[in-house]
Amino acid sequence: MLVDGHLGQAGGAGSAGPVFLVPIIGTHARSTLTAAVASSHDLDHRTVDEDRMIRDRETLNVLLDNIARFVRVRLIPNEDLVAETDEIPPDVVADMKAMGLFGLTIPEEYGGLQLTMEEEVLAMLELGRASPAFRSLIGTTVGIGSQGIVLDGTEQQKRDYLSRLATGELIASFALTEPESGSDAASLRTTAVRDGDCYVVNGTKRFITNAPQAGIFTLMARTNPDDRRAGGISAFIVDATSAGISFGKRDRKMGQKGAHTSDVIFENCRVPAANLIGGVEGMGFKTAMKVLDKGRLHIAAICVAAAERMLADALRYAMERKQFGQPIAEFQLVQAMLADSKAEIYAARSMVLEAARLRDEGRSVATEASCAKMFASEMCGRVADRAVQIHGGAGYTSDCGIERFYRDVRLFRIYEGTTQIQQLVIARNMIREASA
Ligand code: COS
Repeated sequence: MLVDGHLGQAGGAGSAGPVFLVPIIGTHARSTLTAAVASSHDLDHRTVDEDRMIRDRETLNVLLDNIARFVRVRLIPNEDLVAETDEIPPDVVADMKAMGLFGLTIPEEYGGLQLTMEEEVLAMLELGRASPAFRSLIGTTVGIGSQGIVLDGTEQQKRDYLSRLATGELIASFALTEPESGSDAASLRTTAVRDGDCYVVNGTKRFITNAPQAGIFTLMARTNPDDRRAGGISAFIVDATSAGISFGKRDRKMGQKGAHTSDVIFENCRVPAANLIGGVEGMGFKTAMKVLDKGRLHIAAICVAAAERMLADALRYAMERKQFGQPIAEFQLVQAMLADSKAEIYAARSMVLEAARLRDEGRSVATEASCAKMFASEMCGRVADRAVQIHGGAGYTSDCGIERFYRDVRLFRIYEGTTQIQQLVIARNMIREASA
């Protein structure tokens, strides 16, 4: 089953009937989705351009409507519970899997939806309206945990892993950061030493999102001890159940309860040489950077969505809350906060969509992805601050979800590259281009 009957009513008012009681995953995910839309409108089944995924607007809208409804009906009502228990209820996770959310970016031949970057951004603009913890659970599988295999993996590696990632059977996690290597990712110390048909991995990875749930890690480790920078790094797919892997305690974080991070410790962990991503040593850093370019657009979209949610909540509060005999939304100083937030969200939304389209055109978007991630995450922080301010005393209490969002979104300016790293990437690329 997908989700409850209510959720199955895709298409909203005027829809011809339930069209989404089929999972949007499986070997023929794209045609299933298209057929569902076509039948809902009593149309003949249309064929969708195979190379461009669900580029017809109507089919895409059904997917987006379905995610929006899932957010409204299943995720937002569970936000408080997740924050209290630090766990996403298993039935919600099961629904996410059944909906195909773990397979959004996995190629269709492996059972995913193979969304383009623009489509992924649009999907995240819906999903990101709920507490970030929900997105975080699927985010590493849809994003940084799987994309190393999608972008640079061998055919065999894709066959071995992608189908199980698309269904959510395996959660993928991205293991780059270490105790002594964060922003300076190329200085990582974890080693992978070739021994027969295996690599022996030793080292510690830190703050690894979804480590406790992971089925596989995309691991960056140094295969060439003589090259202390990027060229000495290789990427591996590591089965999380491998002997020699242990986990630290879950990190106690400022926010994002329900999203779990921990250390992952590798002690003489043997990884088959066949799991070297792309089958070539020394390419792991570039794989990680390409994955992060994509991940930064994904996070930028999530920032926009979270900001839209907070602004909607703040606007509703401002229109209800009365002081001096009138709704506080009538006061110009409150209006200034609403208007600034609206304009900044609009700017960030435009940036992330534009950058996503450029990537879909095959352009290198390292600069644009960093611009979008930097602006959108900083914008999100400003909107969170104003949303608390508009809520006044109520905004500071834990009963009001805005305080939780304020803490949750703080992470956006840190992970997948801090604001300062985005500045560095942008400026370095500017200088490089100007010198070329
Ligand atoms: N796509 C493809 N290749 C890239 C790339 C990209 N976006 N960015 C860099 N590379 C390549 C470079 O072209 C270079 O290749 P050559 O040696 O063949 O020229 C190589 O990777 C090394 O790049 P560079 O010299 O720029 O690496 P630096 O160590 O100087 O710095 C930064 C790279 C700081 C940008 C990188 O370490 C970074 O992004 N750090 C933040 C890490 C991060 O986001 N962590 C969060 C973890 S996930 S929550």
